[in-house]
Order: sequence, then C-alpha cells, then structure tokens
Amino acid sequence: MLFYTMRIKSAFIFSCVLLCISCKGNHPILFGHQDDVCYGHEWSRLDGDTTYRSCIHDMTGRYPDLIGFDLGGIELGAERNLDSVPFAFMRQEIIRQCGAHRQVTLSWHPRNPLTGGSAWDTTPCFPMALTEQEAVYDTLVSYIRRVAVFLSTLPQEPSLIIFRPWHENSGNWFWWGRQACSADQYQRLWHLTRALLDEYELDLQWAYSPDRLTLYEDTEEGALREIEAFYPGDEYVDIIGTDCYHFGGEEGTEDYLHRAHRQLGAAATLAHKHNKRLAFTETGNEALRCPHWYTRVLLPLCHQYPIEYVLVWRNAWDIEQHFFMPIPHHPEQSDFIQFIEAL
Ligand code: BMA
Repeated sequence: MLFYTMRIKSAFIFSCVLLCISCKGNHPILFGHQDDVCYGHEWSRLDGDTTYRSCIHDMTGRYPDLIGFDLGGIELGAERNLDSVPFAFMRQEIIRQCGAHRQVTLSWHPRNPLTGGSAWDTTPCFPMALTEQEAVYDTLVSYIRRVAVFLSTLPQEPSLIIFRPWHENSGNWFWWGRQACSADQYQRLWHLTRALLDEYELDLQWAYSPDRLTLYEDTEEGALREIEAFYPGDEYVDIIGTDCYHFGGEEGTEDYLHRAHRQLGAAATLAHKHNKRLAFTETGNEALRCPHWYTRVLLPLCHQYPIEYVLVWRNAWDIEQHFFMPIPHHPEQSDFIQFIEAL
C-alpha cells in the first residue's frame, strides 16, 4: 500500500514538473494569415460582398487574431492594391479588426520609383532615390506620403497596427534588396520613411523583417552580423522578425529548417540584445505539399523561439495552387486545426 501511494505521489510530482516545463516553453502565439478576410480559394469579397468571411474562421470557427494586408499600389493613388483588394475595403476590414482589439500587419510592395515597374523590378535606383535634388527622390517621397495618408485614416489607438516596410531586403528580388541597396542606403531609406510618417503622428508598431541571410559565413555569428548590419536602429523598430518559405514537399524540409533556424536564431538574438519583440513575420509551404507541415515542421519552430506571432501567406482565389492555409476539404485540414490548438 505504501509502495502504491509512493508511486502515485512520484507520478504526481513527475507530471507537475512536466507541466511546468511545458508551460514555460509554450507562450501564447498569435496566428495570422495574409488577406484572410478578402478572399480564399474559390471565393472573394473583392467586388462589394459585405458578408463577413474569413479563411481562419471557415477552418477553425475562430476569428483571426491577426490579418495581413498589403499596401502595394497605394503609392500610385490606385483604388485597388496589387492583388485587387480595394483600399476602401481594406480600411473597413482594418477598422473592424481593430474594433475587436485584434491585430493587423501591413506589408508594402511599392513600385520602383525610377522606372515605375513593380517591386520586383530591380533596376538600381539608389543612391538617386535618396538624393534630395533628384526627381526619383521626389517620387519616393510622394510614394511614402500616400502610405502615410492612408494610415492616418486608420484607428490610432491602441497600437494594434504593425507596419512592415522594406521587407525581405536581404534577398535580391526587390528593388530595395541587397544587390541594389547598401546597408547605409537601407538604413537611410528606413529613416526617411519613419521621418515622413512621423509627421502624421501615427500609432504604429514598426517591424524589420529580412529573409535569407547569405552575406557572411554560414554560422550563427555570420547570420547575426548580416541582420545587424542592416538593422535600422532602436528608435525605428519595435518588432524584429524574418520571412522564410518552405519550397516544395518533404524534400524541401531540411533546407527550410536550416534557413528558418538561421534566420529566427539571428532575429531572436538581435531582438533580445535590443530589447525588441520577436515575430515570424511570413512563412508557408505553398499548396501544403509537405505532409503535416503545420504540426511537424512549423509548430516546433514556433515553440523554440519566443515569437509573438506567425503569419502565413495568402490563399489566392484566382491562382489554383497559391495557398498557404489548407483550403476546404484539403487533407491537411485536421493537421492545421491541431496546430492552431497546440500553438
Ligand atoms: C507574392 C504572391 C503574389 C502577390 C505578392 C504581393 O508572394 O502572393 O501573387 O502579388 O505576394 O501580395
């Protein structure tokens, strides 16, 4: 009997210890989805549908903690962004989200101020874009001011809106990418953006989010050196994060995990060092080609780093295989629901 009681007691102590360990590791993490309420695979609210719908709600019955929207196109005064989302609709959904005390994150794929080409037109425009006497500088300033005007029409209190400009700068696919923009120019671009937006007294959380880190040696120090070299500075940034995608199916897992650890590790160290918040600002496995990606690949990453949120990219209504959250009847649906419950 005594032996039996002792066994129960030690089992109890053991499970308390386990519970404490898991509580310590598992902090609440918000899940976000780009354009979550604008459209999903095979549905869209872009042409005036006022009935609320959300990919996350469709899948889980919960309202989204965080929604990502993109401002690309606002710099031209366009009515719709580069993915056809009307800015008036975006504003209305941001107001609704903030009204429910839930968060929003805004990225921006602006046009190349020199050529008028897309964000992916890497025609070099620095240092002209940062020289006050140049016409391209005036264009850039007008682009940033249009963002400021839009942001000034959004709820200002409390700080529920994250602004994440000049993202993935460590890659070579945007005109502000590192092939065309030195660390010094990148920082000046941020400082200019911040100075212009500050004129409008906006209440924003600013996020810095590079992507792959390849400039220096493939060690933790190399990754930190790169992310730190382009860091805009403590007075300009509130959240440090990274964007990192898993390409292909299972065969892409090792490469993804390598990059994700390298980038999240560097972002976490930088955030800790500068007393900033940490986030996994963009990720995903397109068309969910890697089985159980959410619970097997993404979940452990989310639990290993003290991130505040993780955001996956959009479920396009008009591109068959361009989705990052499971679509209705997809075999990965139950894996996704398990992930949300475990996050
Ligand atoms: C990319 C793709 C494009 C889209 C762009 C900006 O990753 O989703 O289709 O235009 O983001 O949202």
